[in-house]
Amino acid sequence: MPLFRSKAEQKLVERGLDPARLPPGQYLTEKWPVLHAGSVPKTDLATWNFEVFGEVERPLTLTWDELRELPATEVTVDVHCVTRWSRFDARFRGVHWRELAKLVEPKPHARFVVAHAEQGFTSNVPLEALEADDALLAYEADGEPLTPDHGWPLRLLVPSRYFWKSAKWLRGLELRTTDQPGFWERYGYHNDADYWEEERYGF
Ligand SMILES: Nc1nc2c(c(=O)[nH]1)N[C@H]1C(S)=C(S)[C@@H](COP(=O)(O)O)O[C@H]1N2
Ligand SMILES: [Mo]
Repeated sequence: MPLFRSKAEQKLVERGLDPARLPPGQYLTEKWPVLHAGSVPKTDLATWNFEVFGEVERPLTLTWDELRELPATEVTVDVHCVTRWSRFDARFRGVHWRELAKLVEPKPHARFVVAHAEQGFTSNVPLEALEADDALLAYEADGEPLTPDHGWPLRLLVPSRYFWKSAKWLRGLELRTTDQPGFWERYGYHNDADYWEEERYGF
């Protein structure tokens, strides 16, 4: 009789999935839960824009059409939420940071990023988390435009951290020399949010 560390692990093995993909304290869900503070913002693509500013040589403002003209990338990632659900093989399409970096040229001492979203929501990550191959400014999920609930028209995707770092309704990226805690981080969520280390709460 096989022994499993947990029900969650048993479920994975029964589906032929590698239980090592599931970080500690997480369970697998097939659904995609919706989670955020506040309400879903209304967006008009005709007036929407996206800004990259702070520690860059050439600050940039893009319209929706200009953003869509940048080369697109697709990634398939596992997503892990601090409320303990994990979603495997989520497919996203969008623009990688490297395309924006070519345009704005980060200054050498730029080391941190604050993502700015609608309604003043922010999240913070080290610049290297955005430089990772699987990070993205995403406008499609699983082959469809993002739904309003999930951040349409644009969201950040930083799959190396708990999902709260992945700001929905993204409107800009601020490059900084120093770190600055974002919305959930100021509420007591962990600054680094590494799910392998279960960095859920506290600094
Ligand atoms: N703008 C904004 N983005 C946000 C949040 C938020 O409150 N506002 N919450 C975060 C949290 S806590 C989670 S778990 C994920 C949830 O994304 P989903 O609703 O697409 O699953 O969005 C993140 N991005
Ligand atoms: Mo969350």
